[in-house]
Amino acid sequence: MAEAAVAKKPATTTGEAQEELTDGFHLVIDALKLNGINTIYNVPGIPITDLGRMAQAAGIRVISFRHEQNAGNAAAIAGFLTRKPGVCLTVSAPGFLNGLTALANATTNCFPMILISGSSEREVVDLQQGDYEEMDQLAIAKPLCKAAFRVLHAADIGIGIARAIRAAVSGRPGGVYLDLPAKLFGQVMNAEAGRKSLVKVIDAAPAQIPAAAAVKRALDVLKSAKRPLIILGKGAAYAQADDDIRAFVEKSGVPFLPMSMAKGLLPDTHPQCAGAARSTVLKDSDVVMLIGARLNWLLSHGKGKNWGEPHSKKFIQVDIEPKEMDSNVEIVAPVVGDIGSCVSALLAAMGDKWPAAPADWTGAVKAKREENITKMAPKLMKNTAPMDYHGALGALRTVVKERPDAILINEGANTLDLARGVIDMYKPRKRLDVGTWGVMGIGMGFAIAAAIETGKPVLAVEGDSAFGFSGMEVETICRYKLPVCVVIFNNDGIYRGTDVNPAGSDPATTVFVKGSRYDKMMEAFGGVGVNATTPDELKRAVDTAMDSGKPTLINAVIDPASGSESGRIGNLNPQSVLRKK
Ligand SMILES: Cc1ncc(C[n+]2csc(CCOP(=O)(O)OP(=O)(O)O)c2C)c(N)n1
Ligand SMILES: [Mg+2]
Repeated sequence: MAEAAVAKKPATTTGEAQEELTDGFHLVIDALKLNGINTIYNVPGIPITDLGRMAQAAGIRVISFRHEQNAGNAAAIAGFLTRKPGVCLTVSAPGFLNGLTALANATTNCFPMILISGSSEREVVDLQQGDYEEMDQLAIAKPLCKAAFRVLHAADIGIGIARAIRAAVSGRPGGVYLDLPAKLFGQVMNAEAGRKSLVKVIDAAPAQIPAAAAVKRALDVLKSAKRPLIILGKGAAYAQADDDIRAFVEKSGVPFLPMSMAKGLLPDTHPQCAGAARSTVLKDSDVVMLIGARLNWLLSHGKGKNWGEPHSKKFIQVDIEPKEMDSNVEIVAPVVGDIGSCVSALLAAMGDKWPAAPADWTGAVKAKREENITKMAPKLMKNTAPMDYHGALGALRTVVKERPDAILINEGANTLDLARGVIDMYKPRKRLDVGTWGVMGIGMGFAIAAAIETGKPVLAVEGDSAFGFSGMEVETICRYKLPVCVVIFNNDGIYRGTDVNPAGSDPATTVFVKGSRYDKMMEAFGGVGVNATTPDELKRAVDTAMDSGKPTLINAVIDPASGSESGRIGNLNPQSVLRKK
């Protein structure tokens, strides 16, 4: 158990033994340390400034950000990478709300995270008498996260933190809110009683073993397939069951399609990878096995023309959440359990005589994939100025190939969709991106946490708009001297930099200042800034940054005309029937 910090209370009357005391501040820190939480992502202020200071003094790494949303995103992705809840610490009302976006996003993406916010006086808040930063934070957080708790007494801190940890990581992981009122921190109690009140969470995410009958049913369906497909989602990446997942996919011989954050679970260059034949496999498959992937909008809900409707596909789904089954289409073989336990059970039940996947199908997928890769190749070699997306991404693809351990962060529209297709990943959990919501603003928070949690070099490939949502954190990157290289695909705007406002003098809604030099922002904080106008220059600059580990920002000048509206999802835009084209 961690050594609880204590204070000696002076004797009140002569001869009385000194009582060892602790307080709310120390109990929170001791409870976190006892549970192996060694990093806090933080923005200081009343009432948690001293908590951050004291946590740092007690050996917890406290990383202070410029905005809570970025600290929250950092905590969320730390949770994804480590399977321990990432902790974000904020002040009350506005700080809490800033962190809440990240908490909701973490919950949607099934990342385990705890948002700890200080809050104002309960009595004043509940009577709505206008306290400093008054807000009923617990009530507001509840619908946006997996669980929400408030601790009113120092003696309950241990239990409160234990509940938060369990809620975040057990079952389907998600975001948890923990409300700590200002008064709690100064509450004093006997140190020994305080120590005893702490809880070390045992087996925080217990294995959930699938039923043998469910495993057999799934394998029977898979075996009956003529054109089987396996789809790996980020739940499979989270599971850290990398060897078993690879063994299962390889033993099955079935083509696999990785969702974007599952890329690298098996290398994108693996002979069974169907990433470059995505539309073919979705359309033509007859049995689809989902492993830690949901049939949400990212997979067109499992129906419609992308799936070759009318079809009679059969779906097998492996997921920890029973309610996920039949959420969009019928699941003929649900396998409910944690991904690690499920995949190892599937692997064991396959036995030694598992038949090879039908050769006409695997051959057809391979042919399509090679055709598409060949079509793409010349686009990736264009060395022009200004660059187009493919030319710039061709350079970055080589950088990642040469550094498979580096972590790639990616957000934007064209910058995201094209990078996802072009940049091959080779190892698990190396690609972190906008996830289920397609949210902008994860960039610098994810980059910082990825560097802190893994110690590996980080390459953040950012649209110029996407970067703007968290751009101030380049100061944080410089302050902590993190090995982060940010590449901004600067096309002067959102989707394209060429829009014109037909009605007046204001700029069009999607364009930014032309010819901006984002590299100068990095120089302002002592980092390295580079302006790159060709793929060769870009490659050289990224190589230098990745080798040196110095905080670097490269302004990659992209032709403003080369993107398309909303990247690959322009079809989701509603259309006005009245608007004249
Ligand atoms: C929080 C949030 N706000 C707004 C959006 C809408 N949106 C989607 S992509 C995008 C920016 C795209 O521009 P950029 O990052 O420059 O990428 P590009 O297509 O130009 O390469 C925006 C604002 C969003 N996804 N998330
Ligand atoms: Mg842009």
